[in-house]
Amino acid sequence: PRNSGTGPPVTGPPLRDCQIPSPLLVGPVSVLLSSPLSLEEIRQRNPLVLPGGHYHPPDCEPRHHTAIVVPYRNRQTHLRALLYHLHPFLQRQQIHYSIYIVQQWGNGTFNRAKLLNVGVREALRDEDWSCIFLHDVDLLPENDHNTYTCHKQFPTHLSVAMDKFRYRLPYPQYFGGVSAVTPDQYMKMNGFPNLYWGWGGEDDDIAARVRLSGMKIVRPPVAIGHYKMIKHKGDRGNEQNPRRFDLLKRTRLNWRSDGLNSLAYELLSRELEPLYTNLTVNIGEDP
Ligand code: UD2
Ligand code: MN
Repeated sequence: PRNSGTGPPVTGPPLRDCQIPSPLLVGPVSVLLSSPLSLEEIRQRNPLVLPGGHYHPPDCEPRHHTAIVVPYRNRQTHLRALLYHLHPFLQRQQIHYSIYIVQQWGNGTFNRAKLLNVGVREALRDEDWSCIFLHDVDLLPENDHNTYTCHKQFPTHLSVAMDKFRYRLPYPQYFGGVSAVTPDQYMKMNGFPNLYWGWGGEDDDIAARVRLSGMKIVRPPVAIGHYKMIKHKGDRGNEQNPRRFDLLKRTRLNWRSDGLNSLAYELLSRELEPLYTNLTVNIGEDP
């Protein structure tokens, strides 16, 4: 048994709801960082973050429950910069959250959208998240008024103004970088495609799914959705996908049969690291 059976159960007084907007917000923040700190130093700066990268505001009841899912392979310095900035950012927003790093195992061609599918499914095994963020490892939010919460009805695209695109949306249907869905929205669009191996196209496929499943994309104001992308070269194993244009022509035919309902993978490990939950996954190879 968990309790000895003597004495009253130990519970504190009920917490009051967290205020909206959070009184801790500061607005624009500088994310410049020449050399990111070590994981140990980041952990020391975030003493309230629990193993697995889990956080619950200590003195109010949060209204939002957000899982951050990051597709990942071999980007150590980017990961440290992301954790360094994102943990304090989310804590200022008084959100209940966890960070999931979904690591593709092996040297096969990278598949961002399939890793995102895995992350959503595994995160929802842990908790009833009300919102799931799909987050590139190299993007740092520059304004904490850009809240990491979901719109009730429609998928959200957050990274609307990036330094890499001179702080403008590159094209109206653009959905890359950082986006968010509720579990309902995710199911309605049958998740994300599993068939995009290598760089490109998968974000446009996801945007098309939003539309094809009868939804639309919502966005924060450009002044708030500011991000810096850490400069990088293309990764080995994530070369441009030459099939992406052909695949995109078939989204309308494929989206109901390829996605959440056809997802197959092997979870190799699940570790509660001090600042994040690490999922290592065998997603197979480009056939
Ligand atoms: C753009 C989009 C991105 C995605 C990609 C095409 C922006 C800001 N982002 O990013 O969302 O649509 O084009 O696939 O426009 N990754 C690794 N290891 C690798 C390769 C990729 O961790 O070896 C992850 C990582 O989280 C990275 C993301 O995949 O941020 C996207 O890859 P990228 O950063 O190389 O592509 P990029 O910057 O052109
Ligand atoms: Mn990038």
